[in-house]
Amino acid sequence: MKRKTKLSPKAASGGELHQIATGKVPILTTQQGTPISDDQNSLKVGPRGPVTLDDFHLREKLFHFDHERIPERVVHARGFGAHGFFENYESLASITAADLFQRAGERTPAFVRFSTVAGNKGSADLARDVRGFAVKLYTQQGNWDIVGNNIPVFFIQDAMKFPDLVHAAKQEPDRGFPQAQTAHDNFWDFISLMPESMHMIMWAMSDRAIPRGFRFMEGFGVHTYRFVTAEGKSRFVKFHWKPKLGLQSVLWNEAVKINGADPDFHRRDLWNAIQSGSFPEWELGLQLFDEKFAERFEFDVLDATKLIPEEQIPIRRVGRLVLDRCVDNFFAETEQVAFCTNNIIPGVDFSNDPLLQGRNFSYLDTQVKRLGGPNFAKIPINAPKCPFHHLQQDGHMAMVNPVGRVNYEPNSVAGIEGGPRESPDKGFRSFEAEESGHKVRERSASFADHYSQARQFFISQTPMEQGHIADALVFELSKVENPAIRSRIVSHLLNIDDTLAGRVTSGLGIREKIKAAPASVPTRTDLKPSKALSIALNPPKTFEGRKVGVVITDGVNRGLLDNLKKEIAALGATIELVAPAVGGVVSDDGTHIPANQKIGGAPSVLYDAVALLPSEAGATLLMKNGAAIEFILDAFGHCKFIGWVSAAAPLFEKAGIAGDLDGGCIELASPKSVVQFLDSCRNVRFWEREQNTKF
Ligand code: HDE
Repeated sequence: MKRKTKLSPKAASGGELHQIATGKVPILTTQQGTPISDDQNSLKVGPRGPVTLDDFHLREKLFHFDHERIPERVVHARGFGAHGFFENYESLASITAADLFQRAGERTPAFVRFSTVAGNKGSADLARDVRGFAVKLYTQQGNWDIVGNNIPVFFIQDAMKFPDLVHAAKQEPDRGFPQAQTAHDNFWDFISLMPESMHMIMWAMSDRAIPRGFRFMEGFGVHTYRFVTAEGKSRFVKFHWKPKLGLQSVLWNEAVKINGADPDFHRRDLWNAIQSGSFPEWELGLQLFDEKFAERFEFDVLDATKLIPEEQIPIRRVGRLVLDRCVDNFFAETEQVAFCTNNIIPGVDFSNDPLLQGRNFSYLDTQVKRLGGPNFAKIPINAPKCPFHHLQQDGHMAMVNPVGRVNYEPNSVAGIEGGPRESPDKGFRSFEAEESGHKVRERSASFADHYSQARQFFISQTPMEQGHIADALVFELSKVENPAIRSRIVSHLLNIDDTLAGRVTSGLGIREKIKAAPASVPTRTDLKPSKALSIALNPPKTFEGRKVGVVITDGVNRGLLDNLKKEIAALGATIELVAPAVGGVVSDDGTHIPANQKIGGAPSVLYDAVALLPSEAGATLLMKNGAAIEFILDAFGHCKFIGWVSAAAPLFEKAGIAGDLDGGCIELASPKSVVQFLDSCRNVRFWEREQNTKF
């Protein structure tokens, strides 16, 4: 067959399209740089004949494609990352020698990856799950990774149990399901036999596990670490990330629906926020304490199933983390980023938390497996941004090798030719903690109280939040087939709170009398509620960063819509117009208004608040549109603020809620009422409605 060198950009002989490099468009090449003439057809003996073996372009293209995937992370497989910086508020030289904290106003480049834990890479964002909150700080003295979660405690106390926890949480091994769900027998069977997990279970069943987005959740380093000064003095420290937009979660019924409507809800939210210049921000908070506090604190600071209430050790805010740049390439950055808890810098050190020490051992292994060899630190996203010099060499994908003759140390070659040398002054030095003891496989008795902080968390929640915890437990345990497992969980709940245990017992329809599980240490009832543990008690200060879905039809009141748009923009919130067709509508003054979404393609679960601005004729048409009615019914059921115009009244009628409209449903009759509507939206939800609208 004749070589097609001058093909038209349209169709060639087989009808296939060819796009030709002209002007400044670069010429397509192989990996070796050989220019390609035809990227549509393999090399054949005649147009209908066999493919020839010398088609190196086809061979290279398929070979590369066949190797495009690397093993997904065994946990935290589904994640989303972004670049940014950490800005230090003031010098912390008196508490740590860590270089990034020495100078006020200094910015350190950062990369953050958020994730779910149990689901595979393609699972939906709104699974009920813990969220990973992993921060890589490219400091001038090396990369420091704070690999944390959005929950300040963990399920287990010793790294020995991590493989069991993860096996139990992920898909069951024989059937390969359920995906991204802890609502199954294996998980709850394991948990029911691990009383140490009860505190974490309270968090995981709370609204913290279904956040509105990454921008609306806290992050925690979880373990106790050490800060060490240049003089070698040390204090313990716990790390907190506090979101500027405040805390917000969705309802479980919403989460289930969001997963269908937009499985990428969280990553899309972060991407859109950054791309629109509304940069997500967190403050870094420190809880600093000394050995004396550690000794008198009710629990062991080395136990990762415990937290220190903010009322006992207040949080000192020392800087801010801003995410201001999306990745250029998801695979190169988000997928290949390798977090390791053992990446630390001078001025920071580990504590003896056995979970943390297990992690320090584990993360390197996982990177070698995922990234294919010992040179993963040379991949740009993982490489330090400060100078680095070492004598490690070769291995798979060796990209940056030492130059010169000397690749060993000590050597007798003078000056820089001799290569890098140690620095007793500037190099990392571990805190000189005094350690002694017998070598034993034993858990400290100071780890034995499994219920007191679970109870403290529960009593720190508002009644609405307590209800959500009870509902979540009932939902999850209702998916458990073995009744003995359900009962065993209730036996633990009896050690936490009787009313909670009672609600779960009746929600599950358990008839037998269940006795409280034997507890190694009786539950303390003297721990006071901590306001910081509740989401509802820490509402956002503004409506900034939220999204309003506005339903419009032909004949929409243009003046009202423009006013609404202006006020929403003034709050730093965003608006999406939802219309019968994405092409848009013609407003009452005859202008064409394009829509962002089609009704049915954008259910109200995707929005923080909604407004209904149909014309009378438009409302008549929407009455026959099931998706429009569902939009309203869900917004109402999920306790959202609803702004509406009188023409929308028949739609409430059709949805069967006309008689139930409450203070959260605000008629947009005047510019003043638009302001009033948006002012109410700041409360995020009209929770009073919930008791009448339970799903
Ligand atoms: Fe992890 N964890 N983990 N973990 N973890 C991983 O490393 C592990 C633990 C956390 O966005 C893996 O690169 C062990 C606690 C986050 O890339 C793996 C133990 C906390 C991420 C691993 C723990 C975390 C990981 C899988 C018990 C909260 C995602 C892929 C000793 C403080 C990082 C990878 C990212 C990832 C092991 C416990 C948080 C297998 C052995 C506690 C946020 O190495």
